Amino acid sequence: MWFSLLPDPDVADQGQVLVVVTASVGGFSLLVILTLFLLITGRCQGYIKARMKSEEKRRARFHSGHVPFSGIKTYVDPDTYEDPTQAVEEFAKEIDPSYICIERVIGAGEFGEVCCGRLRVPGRMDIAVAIKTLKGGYAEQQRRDFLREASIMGQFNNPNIIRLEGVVTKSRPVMIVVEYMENGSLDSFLRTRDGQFTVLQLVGMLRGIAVGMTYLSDMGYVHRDLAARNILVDESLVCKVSDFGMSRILEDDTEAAYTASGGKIPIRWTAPEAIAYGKFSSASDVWSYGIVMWEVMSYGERPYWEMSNQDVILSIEEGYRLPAPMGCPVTLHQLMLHCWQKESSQRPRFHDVLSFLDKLIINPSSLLTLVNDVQR
Ligand code: ACK
Repeated sequence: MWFSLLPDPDVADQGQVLVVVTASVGGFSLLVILTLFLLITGRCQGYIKARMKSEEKRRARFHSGHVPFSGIKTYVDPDTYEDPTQAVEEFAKEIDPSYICIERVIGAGEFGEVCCGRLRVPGRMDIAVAIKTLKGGYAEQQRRDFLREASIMGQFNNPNIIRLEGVVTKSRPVMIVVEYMENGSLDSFLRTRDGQFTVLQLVGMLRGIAVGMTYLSDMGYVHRDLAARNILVDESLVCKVSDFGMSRILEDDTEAAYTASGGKIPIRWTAPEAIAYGKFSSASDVWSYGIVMWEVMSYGERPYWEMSNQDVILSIEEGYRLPAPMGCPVTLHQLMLHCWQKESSQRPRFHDVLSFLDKLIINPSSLLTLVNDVQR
């Protein structure tokens, strides 16, 4: 015989309700926890991705020489203005031509004569200035290219960058007025004073150029034509970076040669990646800085002497580098070699170059070992 014992209906109902309630509360809680978890991890991933993207962008900009450090003004390319006249108005002061007193011609530029004279602004002290003029009969494009330099220079304010006083655009001749540098271009200055400076004086000049270049690279400006001929020297041997107009065009530079891609490049001063595929950056400016170091330590010797441009390109590709000039400290030649690393990311930044030079200046005994002594 089989007996089946039915549970007490009340107790059974209560048990079922309890199971249903527990299951629903548990399920709901699980759902809430799951939703929260998905939300948080999703957000985190989004946040992490966003951080990574912005960091990548920052790095990419830094390596390509754009918008590097916050708090430092960024260079604005005048070519991004629809109307380049607007860029000139924004970055350069218009000077009343009656304030300019031209004294004599000191040279010739691509666009016209370079003169020296005085700027006599009422209520201000007279200052010596160099005046670049645009010769008559110019085309509109030439006027724009000429004034492009002023729109670039007018954005800089650094003791080792040539200072723009202003422009004359509302009357003829069109002029760019900059501070006067008594000793002219660094290359010719050194050639006429062969062996006349101490190593410490030469390193002081190099330090000035490094200060100017650090400033430019911080602003995201790539020079592209850094060479001793484009550095000006004042009466106290302060060196200042100049020649900004040619950073894109390079028509004015007699050293610039046409490449296979049609661009004009000063081969001996230019990094291999910039020659090969136009990759100009602050790192390629560092390569050029190494060449300027060599020019300074050799008192204006021509880099790679009489080698042809093609031979220079091939030799560099094969690993050849300029040897230390006579009387050059080992430490300085090592810095040059560091600037000439094939891999651009392996080169020092201008900040590194500057702090290295500062250490040498603070501890001049580090300049006593010359390459010739080591070789001997
Ligand atoms: O080597 P230099 O005497 O220095 O000859 C060239 C010439 O003009 C043609 O560019 C000189 N030069 C250019 N800018 C200035 C300046 N701001 N102060 C003094 N000389 C300058 C340059």
